[in-house]
Amino acid sequence: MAAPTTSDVPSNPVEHTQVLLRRLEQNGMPTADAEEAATLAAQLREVVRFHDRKYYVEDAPLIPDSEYDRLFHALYVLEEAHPELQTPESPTQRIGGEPLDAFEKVAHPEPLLSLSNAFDAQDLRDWYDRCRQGLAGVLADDEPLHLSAEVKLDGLAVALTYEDGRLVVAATRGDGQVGENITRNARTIRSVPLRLSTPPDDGLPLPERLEVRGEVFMRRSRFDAFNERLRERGDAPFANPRNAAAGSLRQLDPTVTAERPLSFLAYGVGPAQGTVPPTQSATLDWLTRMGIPVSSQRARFDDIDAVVDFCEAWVDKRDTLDMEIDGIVVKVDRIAYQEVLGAIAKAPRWAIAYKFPAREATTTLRDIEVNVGRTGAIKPEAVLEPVHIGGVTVSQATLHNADYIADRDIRVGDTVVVKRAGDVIPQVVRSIPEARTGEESPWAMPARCPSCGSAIVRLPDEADYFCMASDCPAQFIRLLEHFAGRSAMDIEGLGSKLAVLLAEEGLVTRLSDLYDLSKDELLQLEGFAEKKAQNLLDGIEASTAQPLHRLLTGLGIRHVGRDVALRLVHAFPSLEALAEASHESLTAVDGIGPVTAESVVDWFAVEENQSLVEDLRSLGVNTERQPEEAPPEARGDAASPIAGATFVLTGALDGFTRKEAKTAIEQQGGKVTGSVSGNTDYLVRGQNPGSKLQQAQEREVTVLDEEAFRDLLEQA
Ligand code: JCF
Repeated sequence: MAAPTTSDVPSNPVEHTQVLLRRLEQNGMPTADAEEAATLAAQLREVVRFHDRKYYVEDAPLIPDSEYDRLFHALYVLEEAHPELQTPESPTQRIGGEPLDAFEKVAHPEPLLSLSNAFDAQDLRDWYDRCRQGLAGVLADDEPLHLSAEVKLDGLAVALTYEDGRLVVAATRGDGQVGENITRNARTIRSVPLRLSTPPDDGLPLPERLEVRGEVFMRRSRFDAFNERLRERGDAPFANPRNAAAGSLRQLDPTVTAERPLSFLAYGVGPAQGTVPPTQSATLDWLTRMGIPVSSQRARFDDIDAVVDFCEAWVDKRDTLDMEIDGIVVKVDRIAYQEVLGAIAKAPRWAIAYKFPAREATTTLRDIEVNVGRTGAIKPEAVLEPVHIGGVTVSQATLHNADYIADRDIRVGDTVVVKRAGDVIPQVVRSIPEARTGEESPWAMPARCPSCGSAIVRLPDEADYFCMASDCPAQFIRLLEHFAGRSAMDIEGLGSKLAVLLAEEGLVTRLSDLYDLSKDELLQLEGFAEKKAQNLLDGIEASTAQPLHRLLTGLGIRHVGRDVALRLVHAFPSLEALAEASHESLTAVDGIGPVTAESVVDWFAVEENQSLVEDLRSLGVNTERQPEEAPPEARGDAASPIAGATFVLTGALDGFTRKEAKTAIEQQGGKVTGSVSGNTDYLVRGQNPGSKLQQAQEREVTVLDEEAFRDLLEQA
């Protein structure tokens, strides 16, 4: 196949986008005419690729996501109708294939080296001097040695091999010599181009073969949202973005990887067949021109002083990026000089990693206070002598729970080690007993709630102590915060500070009071003027129309997060109907187990909660299921129990291959994933089921044998 040329790129993609969008608007896209379909598909692919590049490589999108989605969807529909038009590099073809049993090994043609470390300015200068000495034969003393520096991403190194501009293999670093073939997973990462192209006037043609090296990672914002989703569906969150990226990349089922918000940025090239630029900085520019994203946090320098400044400036700026970085990579810019310098053992002599100082510090633990959470859980918190850690001042840190403190013998007055990772809450890691003076005192959980004074109890099998009072002011403040929060009623402007103010001033003592607030009342609050008061009232008013599952989430019923709320709303058309639901009818809902059912029944049994529901309704808050929340049958769609459901297959079926079973499910609008999670609706078990069966049983997932599966397919 010929190398892709740039001649089929529309001469003005921006205009072309508008033409296509208008066409979509007027006559919908798909066409029965095969020739017309082929032309359209090619045009859509180019336009989608163009916008991918604007978004992922240049970080400068030109059209709103909704317009992009329409183009993408049109391409998808067109290719579905004309499968002969699909190409492996089409933007629609990122996800596919069966789960693997294991990854294949790939030997790297040239090893992927690691980097030696520099921990301070002196280490950097020493490295620079060694480079100059090593280059004494080719670089005169008065000639500058150009350096390049870039942020060092804390992700996983991968090597992407392109042949004639098409991605053919993606491999992990492994031990540097041999990695794992993760091609199908890498293809699901939107910032990994499936096809390369250069501008028509580029001095360098696409190489016949090129290995691109870079890091796969998860942006911090995406990581937070992803972890939140995991928590909501009852799965364990990842400790940090790096673990999340590693766990996501090493999935045997590429459909799982596809759901993970991974990103890729290149930092260099490996072996190439074809011409490559003469310097590191020109190489990164060239990668960008081919459509490969590289970090924009990089620069070229004439001397080591400027590099030291660059490195030190980043120590305090590292948290301003939406990604974890753990240092700065400094390289001799000219490739010819790199070749002269060569490598030792596992690291090149021509590069070094300046590592940021650890985000740990020691300080004095002044006191231990306790915080009351929404559920009444009492959490100890460290009050610290303020200390500077990785660019921010820390004066509070979590101590998790009473056992954590006791197990580590952490005492008030101790010198303690405090650690901060990314924008995660700082935590006290350990105490340093050697530094004790004898003035320190062991700590015990108080007997009474600091907010309401009622007794604190420890429940069996819980790490936390609880305040059991139903009218505890601190619990209510947390509930109010949660109710107004992003996953619930999403009331703009009502954050934790205002929640405290509204509760403490007595303006809001039950959730329904929010909908009774007057502007006069708000104007009496500190910091409130006309505009702010009106904005808040508008936000509150707007929240009355929120979908029912958001209200349900906001009520803070134990075990009812967003995912459970959605399931409940699917089954019950109003809050009133849910209030009447029996334990039995609740457990009959897919994904609702006895513990959740009991919690729901208990909550609605409390008289105060009943009157709260009544008051919310009479104050105009929506308590009815809205059309878009309705299950498919209520929307007038064919009543398919499969549509929208997530399946996991285990063991061998008699009448289907795995692929046939998967296709059958997908044709009915269901989804097949590789592992059992809180999102799994059905497990289909064949002969010799694996561990997934037990996982499904533990999670109370509906298990279907082959016959039941057949019945379900027939019903649909
Ligand atoms: O961002 C990184 N983690 C990174 C790793 C950047 C680089 O320029 C690297 C690297 C590992 C090896 N360069 C080499 C040679």
